[in-house]
Amino acid sequence: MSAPAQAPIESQREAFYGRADSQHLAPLWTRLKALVPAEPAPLCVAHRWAYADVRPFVLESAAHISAREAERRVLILENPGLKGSSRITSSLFAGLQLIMPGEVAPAHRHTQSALRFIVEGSGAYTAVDGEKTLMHPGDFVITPSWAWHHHGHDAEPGKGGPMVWLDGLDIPILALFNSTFREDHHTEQAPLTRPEGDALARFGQGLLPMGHRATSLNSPIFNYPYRRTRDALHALTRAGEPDPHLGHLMRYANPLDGGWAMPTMATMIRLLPAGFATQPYRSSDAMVFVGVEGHGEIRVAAQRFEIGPHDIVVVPGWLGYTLHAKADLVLFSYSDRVAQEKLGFFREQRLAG
Ligand code: GTQ
Repeated sequence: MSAPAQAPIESQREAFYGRADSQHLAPLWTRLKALVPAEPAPLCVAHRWAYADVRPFVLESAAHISAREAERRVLILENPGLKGSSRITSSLFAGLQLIMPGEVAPAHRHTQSALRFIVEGSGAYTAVDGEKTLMHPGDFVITPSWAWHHHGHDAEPGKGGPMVWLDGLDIPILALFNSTFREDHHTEQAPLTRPEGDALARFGQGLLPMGHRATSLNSPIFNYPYRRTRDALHALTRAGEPDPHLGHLMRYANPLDGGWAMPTMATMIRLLPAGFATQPYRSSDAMVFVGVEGHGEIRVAAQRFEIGPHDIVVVPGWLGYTLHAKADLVLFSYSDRVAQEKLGFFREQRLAG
C-alpha cells in the first residue's frame, strides 16, 4: 500500500499562509529580504523642481484661496516615487508657502517642527513663540515643535509683492509615531511677548545670557539671517581649500551646546567656488537641496540636475552624488540626519572619484 500523494510543498505552504492569515499572522521568510535589505532601497527618487516652472503655480494659488482660508497656502513638493503621500523623502515634507501683502496665516501650533528657507520677496514676517521676525531671502527660520506661530505680510494690499518660502517639516516622522497634535490659537495672531530681534541679540553674538538654561531642543536663535551666513561662507573661501567631498560646508548650530539647530532635521549651507566639483559622496539621509546663489549641477548616478537660485533638488539616501559649480554656488540643504544620528544608524561614505 502506498502513502497518499502529498500536495507539493509550495501549495502546502500557501494553504498554511492562508490559515495563518485568518489569525493575522504572516510568514517573515517570504518578506525578510525586503524588510531587512542589505542596503537602502528607497522608493523616493531623485527629482528637480525648477523654480521657473513652479513659481507660476505658487503665485496662481493666491487667485484660488486666501492665506486665511487655506490656513497655510502651500503647494506640496511631492516626490514622484511617493505619489499621494505628501512627502519629498520618506521621512520629510517640503512645500512652497505664499503670503501676499496684507494677509495673515492664522496662529496655530503642532508637534511637527518646521524650518523655513526664504526664497523670494520682502515684507513678510513670522511670529514664533511670542517674537516676530522679518524674513529675507536666504534666511533660515525655525518653528519648534508645539510653538505658537503665525505668518503675515504688513504691506498694504496692492503694495509690496508676494513672499515665498520653502517649508521643511518632519510630518512623516511624527506620523510614523502617531504622535501628532495640533491646536488653533483662539485669536488670529498669537500675542507678541518679546521685541523683534531679541533672540538674535541674546544668543547670536557669541555671548550668552548668564545663567540661561536651555528650555527647548531647538536653537534659541530662530532666524539665522542670510547676510551673516553669507559672510561666514565667503570668509571660509579666503581661509583655505574646500573639502573635496563636501565643499565649504557649514551646519546651522545651536549656540547653547554646539549641536544641530533642530532636534529632528539637519540644516546646512555650503559654498562651492566657481569651477569646483566635489568627489562622490553618499550618506544614509536623503537630502533636499535649495539653490541660493550661483549656478551648477547635481549629478546623481546617470542623472544631471541643473541647480540655480530657488531650484529644489531631492537626492535619495545612499545614492552617490557630486556637486559641480559653474559660478560660485551656494546650496542650502536639509535632511533627517539629526534623527538618524540620535538613533544610531546614520552612515556616510566618501567615495573615490
Ligand atoms: O507654516 O505652520 O508647509 O503647519 C505645512 C504645515 C507649513 C506652517 C506647512 C504647517 C505649516
